[in-house]
Amino acid sequence: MGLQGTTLIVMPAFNEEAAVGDVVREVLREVADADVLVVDDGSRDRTTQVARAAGARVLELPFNLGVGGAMRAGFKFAVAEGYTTVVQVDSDGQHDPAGVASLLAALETHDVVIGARFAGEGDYEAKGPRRWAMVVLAAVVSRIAGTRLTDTTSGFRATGPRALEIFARHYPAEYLGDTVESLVLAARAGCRITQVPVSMRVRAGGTPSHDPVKAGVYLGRACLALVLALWRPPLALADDRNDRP
Ligand SMILES: Nc1nc2c(ncn2[C@@H]2O[C@H](COP(=O)(O)OP(=O)(O)O)[C@@H](O)[C@H]2O)c(=O)[nH]1
Ligand SMILES: [Mg+2]
Repeated sequence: MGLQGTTLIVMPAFNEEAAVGDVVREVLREVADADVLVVDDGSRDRTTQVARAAGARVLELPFNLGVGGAMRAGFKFAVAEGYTTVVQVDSDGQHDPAGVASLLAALETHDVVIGARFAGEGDYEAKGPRRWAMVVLAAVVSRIAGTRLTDTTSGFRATGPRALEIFARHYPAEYLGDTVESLVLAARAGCRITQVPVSMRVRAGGTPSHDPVKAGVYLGRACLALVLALWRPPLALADDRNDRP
């Protein structure tokens, strides 16, 4: 396959020493030919050392930027090192690396591929406000993207060369921007977006960064992120190369 050998798996990580080692090893085993970059986002534990020992390259951020900022650093790293494809995989083991192959296959005809939970695979479920937010966001982003997307907040995604260009410079760093707003950004720049079904697993260790109380605030913030995304002028694909320092 044309895309192999140039693929970088980027794993955002914050205090994931308990899980990241096994996840890196599993990804390297499952996705032959890909390199793994763990972006250690100011962890206070041994995430960096554990990830390195497992065979990952590691980018250590001096302080916590959040998932979006860490991913932008990962995209920049990928471009600088000549990778043409990036796949984002969580460091906690929730994303099954077996799904990476179908994400990469769909990249042959698309610029961004989302690994969608609830799309038939596995039995992952969200409830209450979090679920409603996902449904509303999916409907709005589907309209913008011109295709039916059911899981806009999934962090399991693949990015091809066209979208990589954009994400390396403009990947949203604000809360939730890395999920919903990045799709709006890509869609409005003319990227073709699609989804493939994936199953979700339970965390392999450590603690999730979200708590149930925060879930109630999720809907409002996500919708605000969407409004802000729509407010911004669309990005041109080719001509905006020098518009930011
Ligand atoms: N770079 C970075 N990664 C984070 C941060 N918070 C969580 N993550 C990572 O993002 C992924 C998903 O986080 P998680 O807490 O499991 O969220 P959930 O799966 O949506 O409940 C994991 O790989 C985390 O290590 C952060 O502040 N910065
Ligand atoms: Mg998780």
